[in-house]
Amino acid sequence: MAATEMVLYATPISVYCCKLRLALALKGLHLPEIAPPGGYGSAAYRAIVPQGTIPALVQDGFILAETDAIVEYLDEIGAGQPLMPQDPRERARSRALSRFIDMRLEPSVRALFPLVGAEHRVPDPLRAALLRQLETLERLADDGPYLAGQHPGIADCGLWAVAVVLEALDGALALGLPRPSVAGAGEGLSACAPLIAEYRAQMAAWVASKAGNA
Ligand SMILES: N[C@@H](CCC(=O)N[C@@H](CS)C(=O)NCC(=O)O)C(=O)O
Repeated sequence: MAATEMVLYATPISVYCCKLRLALALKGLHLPEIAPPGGYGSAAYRAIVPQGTIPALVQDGFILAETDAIVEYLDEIGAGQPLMPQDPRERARSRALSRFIDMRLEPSVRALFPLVGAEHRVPDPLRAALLRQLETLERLADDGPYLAGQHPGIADCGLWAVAVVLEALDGALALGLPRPSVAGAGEGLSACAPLIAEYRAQMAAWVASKAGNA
């Protein structure tokens, strides 16, 4: 299956699009990207992708949303290097870690977005909720350098993307939060480092655009 037959709906600022880009880089793939018509969540985009979320993969009329499902699909059709572990337990752990990043850590980071550029202090419960997820992450992580040990996986890609957002919010909101110990490993990988740097620039521009609104 030629990767060139596929295209992604994506935007530069989306944390999940960054996660997918990093996962594709680890697989040795790069897919062309197009913006969702009318923006994500729009009626026009929902007519194509019912969830209205980005990223979504389009391949010859086949439409697939959900970042992890896209990565597993690409693995299963043999597009690029496999990213999911072969061993059932390692595979299950990879999925569980990725779900933790997506469903626990990322939402507690996202909850801070409205505060950027607003003249409100960060409510203690929001800060405490985020700190709790960061502490859980440290307990979940193996000794490193990656979340599940010696090989980078889908959960690392999610973490690296979220870590960039966290870093931008930490600077903008003076949160003073600890950086997860495994959050920087992607920058040591030549395939991922430029993507992380580009995403950091996108986030910095977003924060700067909000700073003028305070
Ligand atoms: N579970 C989805 C989440 C994707 C997601 O929430 N993407 C955001 C942009 S970063 C989005 O499309 N939000 C629009 C919405 O939720 O309607 C995935 O893993 O791809």
